[in-house]
Amino acid sequence: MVKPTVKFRIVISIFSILCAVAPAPGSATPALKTAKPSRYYLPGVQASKIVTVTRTGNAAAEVTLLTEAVAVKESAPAATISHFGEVYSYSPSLIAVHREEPTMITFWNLQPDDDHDFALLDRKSQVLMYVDVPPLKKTSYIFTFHQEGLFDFKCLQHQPEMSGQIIVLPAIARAR
Ligand SMILES: [Cu+2]
Repeated sequence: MVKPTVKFRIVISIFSILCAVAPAPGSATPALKTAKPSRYYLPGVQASKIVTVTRTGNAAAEVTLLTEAVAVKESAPAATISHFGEVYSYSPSLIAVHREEPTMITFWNLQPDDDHDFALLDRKSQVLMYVDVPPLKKTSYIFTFHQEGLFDFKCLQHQPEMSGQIIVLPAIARAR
């Protein structure tokens, strides 16, 4: 016969596992969730055929991407927080760039106590790159897209609301 203490431990373990996988209040439908990579990385060899990303270099265009607190526990009604959890957004949520034009995107994390991240996805929702957007910091990367089209980006810590898209327009014809 199983001792009650062992049984109790098993119940606690199962409860812990259920709590760990249970979605937060108001979180995304699991089917749309992108798995969070275990580490940060820039595009690898394959992903670099779609977009090249560097920390430094010359940029022909610049965009500032803000992390906005839409509803946070410090200022939002308690009912809002209990229903949706804390809500953040990226602003702007649509960024237009030209193919082959190095574009610096500088992330401003405006929150003093909230970490954010940035995952850029390809059309099959594979993560091309995944970087940290730390609190009260400006973090810059230079993006050069080599394919036109629409690319989703997400903060994987605040889904589904903290998301946006980069639209890659045709390359600009340069005068010789
Ligand atoms: Cu976030």
